[in-house]
Amino acid sequence: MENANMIHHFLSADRRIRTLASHLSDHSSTMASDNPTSTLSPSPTAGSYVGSASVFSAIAQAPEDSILGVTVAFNKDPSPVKVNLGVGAYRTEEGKPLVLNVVRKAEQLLVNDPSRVKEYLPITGLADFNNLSARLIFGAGSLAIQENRVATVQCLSGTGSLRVGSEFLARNYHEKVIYIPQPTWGNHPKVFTISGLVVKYYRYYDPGTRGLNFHGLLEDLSSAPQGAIVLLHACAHNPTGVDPTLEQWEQIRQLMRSKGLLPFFDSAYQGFASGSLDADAQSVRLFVADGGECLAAQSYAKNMGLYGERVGALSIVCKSSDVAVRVESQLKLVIRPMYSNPPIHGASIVATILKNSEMYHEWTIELKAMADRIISMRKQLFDALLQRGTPGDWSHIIKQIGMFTFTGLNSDQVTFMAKEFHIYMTADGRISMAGLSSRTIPHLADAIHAAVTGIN
Ligand code: PGU
Repeated sequence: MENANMIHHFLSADRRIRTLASHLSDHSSTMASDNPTSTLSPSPTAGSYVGSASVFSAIAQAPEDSILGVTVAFNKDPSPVKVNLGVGAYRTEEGKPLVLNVVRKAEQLLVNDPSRVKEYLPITGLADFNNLSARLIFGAGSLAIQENRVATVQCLSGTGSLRVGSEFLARNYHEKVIYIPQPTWGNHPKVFTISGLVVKYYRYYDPGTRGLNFHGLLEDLSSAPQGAIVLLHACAHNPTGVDPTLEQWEQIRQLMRSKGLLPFFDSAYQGFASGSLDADAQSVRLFVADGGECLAAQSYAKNMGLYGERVGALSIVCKSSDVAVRVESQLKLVIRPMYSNPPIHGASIVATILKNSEMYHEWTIELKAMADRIISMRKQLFDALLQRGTPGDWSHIIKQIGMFTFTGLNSDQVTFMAKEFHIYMTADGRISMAGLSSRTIPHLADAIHAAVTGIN
């Protein structure tokens, strides 16, 4: 066997040398020629292979993303009055992106620290960041953390955390079906499907009341198979802005635990809904407090304004510390071939802020100011529509929670508003309240009024 291997090795080495020699002689003969490629046999991938179609010519043009594509359309519009209410990204009263003061401070500290290096992080990310992130979502006094039952890995923002969590489940969990709310963030079904899970929907929103379809939700989760995964928006449900009350969360918890359904929380807006980090984590903490297991994907895109830094965390709460150790080992197997290990800068900013009580306090104040500005935009838009006598009940604008208002405008009205008023939103009629300002609200109210009265 040994000998056979050796012979095979020498033969293939010999073949490689002969191939190399023939390439070299080809190359030297073409050096002198006018057309350097004339002696090469035509290859469909060569640029000079004139007249041939691209090897990619059969590829179809993909549609733009339903959310990020709104920004693409917005950028193409030359109008000076255009407003982008598509993407959920915070803007100031002046319509400018905001870098939090406390983030600038943390970055200064990092830049001025000569001991900082740019080495690879471990596969699981920055340890401090992971510990502090788990405390942020589960609470400083969480029993699960004290008992070392939580496996946390740093991931690429909320999306990456969902992606890693769902691939972990597809590989290691017996039930592949995940129930997601109808409607939900447009990327959810794509992330879960590509990870190998099977997506099903549970009723969530009632267009009639513009509120929660609690009955439908309970019914659908009751008929889900034992052990199915259930995606829950921790707070500020996207796109509807409709959250269960705490009493309803408790009922959902009881039902899910009684059926062994596995909760997977998506927490992209902690602190952004109410302005309080603790209040916005109550749903998650309710489930962790019963000692049961769950997953939680955290994003720092919105609450720390770190959108492009791509910083987030996935935590898996387990029943015991030895399970958590094994779960973490499997998470590493998911991450390593995906992106090897996460980036260092964003996680260092977050860790710097979370571990310094003064900076943490400063963050909560800036966060509350963002949440408050959004709430004030709700009130102003509601008043503006009332003032115009726009037909319909618009009270959902002030009742809904978080970054978005699910206006109830239909896709024709959305198209009309982009064409006639240069106001851009997703086709489902969702508007990002964070993209509004006192200056743009009258323009939006005029547009809604015209759409509602003119287009059915
Ligand atoms: N989960 C939910 C519910 C979200 O709304 C978002 C972002 C994410 C996860 C992912 O955010 P990360 O940036 O990966 O942390 N939704 C926004 C931002 C644009 C987008 O679609 O990615 C939105 O406008 O819906």
